[in-house]
Amino acid sequence: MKAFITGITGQDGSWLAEFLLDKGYEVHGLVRRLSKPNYENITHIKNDVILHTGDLTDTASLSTAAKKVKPDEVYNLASQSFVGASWDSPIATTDVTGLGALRVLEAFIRDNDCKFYQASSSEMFGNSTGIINEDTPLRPRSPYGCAKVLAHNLTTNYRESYDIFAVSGVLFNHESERRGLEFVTRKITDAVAQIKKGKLDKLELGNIDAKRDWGYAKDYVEAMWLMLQQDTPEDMVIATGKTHSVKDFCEKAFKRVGLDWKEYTVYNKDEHLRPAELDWLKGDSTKAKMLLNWEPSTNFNDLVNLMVDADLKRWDV
Ligand code: F7E
Repeated sequence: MKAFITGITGQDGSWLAEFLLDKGYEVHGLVRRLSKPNYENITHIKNDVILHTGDLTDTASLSTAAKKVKPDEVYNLASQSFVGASWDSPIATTDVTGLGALRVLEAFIRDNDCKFYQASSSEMFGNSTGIINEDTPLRPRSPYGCAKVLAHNLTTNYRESYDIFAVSGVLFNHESERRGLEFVTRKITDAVAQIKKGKLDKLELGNIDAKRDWGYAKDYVEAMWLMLQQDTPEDMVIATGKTHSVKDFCEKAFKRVGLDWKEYTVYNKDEHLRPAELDWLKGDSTKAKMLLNWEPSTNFNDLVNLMVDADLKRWDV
């Protein structure tokens, strides 16, 4: 089996590539040409995967890769994924995160016998007050969320129009030691490690009352693969069903190294508050449990601890 992953150098792409290599897949990935390549997450598997230079904004590069590889499965994980930055660059975000999925569908899927996975997001639901499942209305509150809705709807539309196997996995926040430093969990664990090692004095945060359903990314890539192994294409919510605040995460992370978070954390409203925020998110992945027999294996405590431990090791120089 051959798989093609957009976003292979990102957190999810690297975990998925590893997972598929273990299953015996030939793994291909799309990488952008950067003056300083960002291979940190895939250094250990770089010789085992086949990389193709291209961009989700460049249809020609996608068509070339599609013709060359002829994959059995395509996982569209690439995006401008930082919600906060989507207000600064709404058009670029829509181009990559929204239209990018359409370009992948056109280049790889429409006329081919190839399964397609679209990385949809809990950001599509907006400010929900109840537990979210596949039937919850989409009311995005960020340009990023709007772009994800576009990609999500196009995936459904192509499935219904062209009778193809195309699904969206609606993933709630998922983190790991490979998470980018701009996301709040990794920002916290990296700062905790630096503070513990005497390399940093303070951690600056925005809305610490925001609540998220945080799972472990390594668990979530298995759900992506399982969704493509079903007989019929079905969209599914992937979440833990538990919610915690940024404050909870912070408290636990500092506790891991024996420090009190209140002594080291400062509030920076100007830098980190978003024009529209999601206060509370909790997902219901009963459908994934029933159809895929999928359940998260890592709880909130273990997630915080493993991320702090990995950052302590990184700063152990
Ligand atoms: O923010 C609050 C912030 O940037 C989480 C992406 O993977 O998950 C992720 O999106 C919360 C927000 O993730 C800081 O305001 C407070 O309420 O880690 P985040 P996100 O926006 O939930 C979804 C499912 C995706 O699809 C996205 O691609 O934390 N917060 N203080 C902060 N957030 C950041 N980044 N930095 C702070 O200093």
